[in-house]
Amino acid sequence: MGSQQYIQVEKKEEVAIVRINRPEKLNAMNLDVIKEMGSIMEQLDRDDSVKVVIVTGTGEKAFSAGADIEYMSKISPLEAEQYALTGHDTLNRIANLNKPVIAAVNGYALGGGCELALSCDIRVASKNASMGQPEVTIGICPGWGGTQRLMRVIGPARAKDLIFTGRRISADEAFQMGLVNKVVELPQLMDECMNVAKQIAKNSAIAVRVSKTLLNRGMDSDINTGLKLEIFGWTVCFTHPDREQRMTAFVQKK
Ligand code: CO8
Repeated sequence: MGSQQYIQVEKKEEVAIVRINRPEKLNAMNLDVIKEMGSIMEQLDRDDSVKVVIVTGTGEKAFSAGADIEYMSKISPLEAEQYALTGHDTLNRIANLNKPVIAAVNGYALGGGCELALSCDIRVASKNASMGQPEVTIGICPGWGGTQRLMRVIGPARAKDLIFTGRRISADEAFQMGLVNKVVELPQLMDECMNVAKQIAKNSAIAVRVSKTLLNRGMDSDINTGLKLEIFGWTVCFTHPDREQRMTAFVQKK
């Protein structure tokens, strides 16, 4: 996947594991990290040998401690706009990737780190994870989708609590809020994510892809538009050989 300074990609069967590799700064995302992540995602989008992507951070402490505060302390409003736009490009790419993305939240997921996890489809956290949107404590609002995606995942009242207080929550509280799908001990985190990924990878890639698109588009549509899209998506599945093979195998009890 080309040489990357801050992101490592490992392929295991049909699963790609994408790791932010800047542990000495708790995997904080400077401009290079976010750009590299974007270009990796562009490649994974086109790679049909990959059915599911897992995003995580190197080390046992952090998924990502967010945007790079040292960098942000020095930049102008125009540079800040560019930083936010680059973050949006990368996170939108993840949210719209044509295959599911699982966040393996292995520690701190704060600010941009929490927003990165929110751009993924499924979040599994380790017991030591700590999540939150602390931006207001340093004089900014969330800028990589946090004001929009968090409320869509956990509802506006809980999102406002987290964003206005800036408090950090434990993995268990994140689970109770519906921010993460599951909590496991840290040594089991990657196995658990691989299990989920392999279960997805066994299914029809086109059916999973269509389902992801319908869920994403439906979230921001009225129900009639969403249901209409579902009819189109469902019909598209019937044009694919996968559907015929899988249904015939079922009928013939293979
Ligand atoms: N940016 C840059 N460096 C960081 C960051 C960060 N977000 N987080 C940690 N680091 C660095 C520390 O400076 C330290 O570096 P060094 O060893 O060179 O001094 C190293 O990582 C280790 O960190 P600590 O010593 O602080 O580790 P602790 O275990 O004591 O504390 C914490 C861990 C609690 C996670 C603490 O590091 C912390 O509070 N970090 C900041 C978390 C935060 O506020 N994140 C949100 C940032 S804002 C944001 O993400 C906005 C997103 C939208 C951007 C929109 C674009 C404009």
